[in-house]
Amino acid sequence: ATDGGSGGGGGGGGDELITVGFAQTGSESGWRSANTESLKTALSEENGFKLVFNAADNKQEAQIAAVRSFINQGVDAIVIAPITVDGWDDVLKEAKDAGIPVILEDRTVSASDDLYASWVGLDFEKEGELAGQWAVENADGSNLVVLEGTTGSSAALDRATGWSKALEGSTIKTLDSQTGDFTRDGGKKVMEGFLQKYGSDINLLFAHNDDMGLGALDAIEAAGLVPGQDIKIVTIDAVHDGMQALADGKFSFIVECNPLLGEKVADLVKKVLAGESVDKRTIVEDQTFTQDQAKEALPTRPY
Ligand code: GZL
Repeated sequence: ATDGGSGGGGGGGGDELITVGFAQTGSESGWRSANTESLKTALSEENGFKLVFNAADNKQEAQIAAVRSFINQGVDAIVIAPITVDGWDDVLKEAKDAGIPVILEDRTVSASDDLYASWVGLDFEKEGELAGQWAVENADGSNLVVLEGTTGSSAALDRATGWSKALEGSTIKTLDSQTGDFTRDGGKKVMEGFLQKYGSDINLLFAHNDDMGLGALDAIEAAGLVPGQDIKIVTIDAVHDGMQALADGKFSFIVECNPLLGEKVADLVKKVLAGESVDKRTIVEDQTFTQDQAKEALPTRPY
């Protein structure tokens, strides 16, 4: 529902549905699927929403175009999972000028925080630090290769910051670090390159998400090496297939990144449209898993 006049920002009143445009990053990983599912469930008609959904195929220009189309449609509110931190100032100003509030979920942006109403997500730097602390405690002195997430994304930038902070003073030697764009295929291809270059010298892999680690498994096994033994693997997300690899002893440690942000996003949309004051930032808690904890948790994991 829109008030017609300013092209949006109305809705929320009475039994009218609140029209929300959701610009999702893409469908690059198991985490992304779980996050999309969580938001679609929360922003459903039975909860009072009409959802206009767009997945931008992991390309920022497509994601910005989706936001522009939501502005032109005069939606009541816009939700964005911004693929990279930079490049958002103009379109966020356009939404503000159109009187349409923006809620960021998952990753965040470098634009000034007066250009969006609120952000809800995870502490990526802490996730990287927890992964690094495990590596120092359990694999110090290793030769490390890193599969980085999408270049310029807050998830990749902050996980790298936390990881390197944890490794300060350790004897872990970084042989190489490249982006696999958070996808299985990207992780497999980059790991193949690492193995061609460094072979069995590699004994530790840090993948910024489970999916790149799962892709790397194929390359490691194709090279005749045993994941979890010849090469210890630490990842972030804790999606089902990652937790299965951990329980099977192929991964060594996973730091969870909780994708179930839908209810918090829906609550923020309703509060912002009702003119209530909301926190600018909401951090959702994560946890960590060893191989034994993964075996324990798997049967009841929601995603
Ligand atoms: C993290 C999210 C990342 C996941 C990846 O919140 O942005 O993007 O870690 C996903 O699996 O592709």
